[in-house]
Amino acid sequence: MITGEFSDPTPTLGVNFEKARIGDAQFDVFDLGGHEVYRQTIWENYIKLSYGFIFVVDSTDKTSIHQAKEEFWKSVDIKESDDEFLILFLCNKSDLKESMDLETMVKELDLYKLAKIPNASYQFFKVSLKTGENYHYAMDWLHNKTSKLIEKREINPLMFLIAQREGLPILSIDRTEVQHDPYLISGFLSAVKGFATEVFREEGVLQFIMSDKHKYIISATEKSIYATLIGINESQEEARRIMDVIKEFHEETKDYESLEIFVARAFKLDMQKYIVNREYEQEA
Ligand SMILES: Nc1nc2c(ncn2[C@@H]2O[C@H](COP(=O)(O)OP(=O)(O)OP(=O)(O)O)[C@@H](O)[C@H]2O)c(=O)[nH]1
Ligand SMILES: [Mg+2]
Repeated sequence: MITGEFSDPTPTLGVNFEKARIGDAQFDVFDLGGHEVYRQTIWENYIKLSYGFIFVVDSTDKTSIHQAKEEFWKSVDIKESDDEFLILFLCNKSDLKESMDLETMVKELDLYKLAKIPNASYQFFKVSLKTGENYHYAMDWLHNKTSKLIEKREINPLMFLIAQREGLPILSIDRTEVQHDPYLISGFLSAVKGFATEVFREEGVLQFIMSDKHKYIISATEKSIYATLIGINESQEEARRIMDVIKEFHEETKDYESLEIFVARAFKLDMQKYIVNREYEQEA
């Protein structure tokens, strides 16, 4: 779908990460393996992270249609409580004669019920990713919708930190330029520590305006504290949403290297411009 060229694919093992350009915008695209083991483990995190999803169904496969329906609605449920999101639904393999028509697919998967999900922008296409039939219509729709969403939601964190419940940092990712601003760093660290000991007796999320240029978002679970510093005009909902996804990921892994990669992808950080510190753990 990214290149517009069909080359006979191999099954996706886990997740493939690609950068894609649609029109003048660049996207991170996650191709999720469709095997049951991936649906049960990784789908939820990536769906939460995204602006939306492209759901590709084999329109010749009558035996799996109920399973497809179940997975589709599970995915919609994950996004339903979130901000506006996109669903591009593709009935693929239209080039084959046993391909079911779009009306049948809409009925079989209850797709008309999407009209009741107010924050979903959706569209269905019958396509052949092999011959390219309707491919450009689907991509044009995607381009149009995503560029509008992205404008509203862009964030560029200056700092991100995971700390222990007592406020001791365990992983930090700081924009290089922040290193020249000791006031910003010490303010951020002492706020995290302060909130750890004073405010966060319970779990919660807090947004704190720090100056006329920045705001930080701090969030706590029973075991950890997550904090990020963003620009004053950037979307705190988006920051909170991403931090929730990171929280869940962190609860599942103790490997700080993969956590760092996950954070970088979640915030779409250009890591050339950031400094990572995860030495704290050893000091502790
Ligand atoms: N005839 C036809 N075959 C297609 C089309 N798109 C994909 N295929 C074939 O369908 C098979 C499965 O395609 P994949 O892209 O691996 O499917 P997938 O859903 O990504 O599968 P996982 O990676 O295992 O989740 C491959 O043999 C493709 O060549 C199409 O539009 N028409
Ligand atoms: Mg695949």
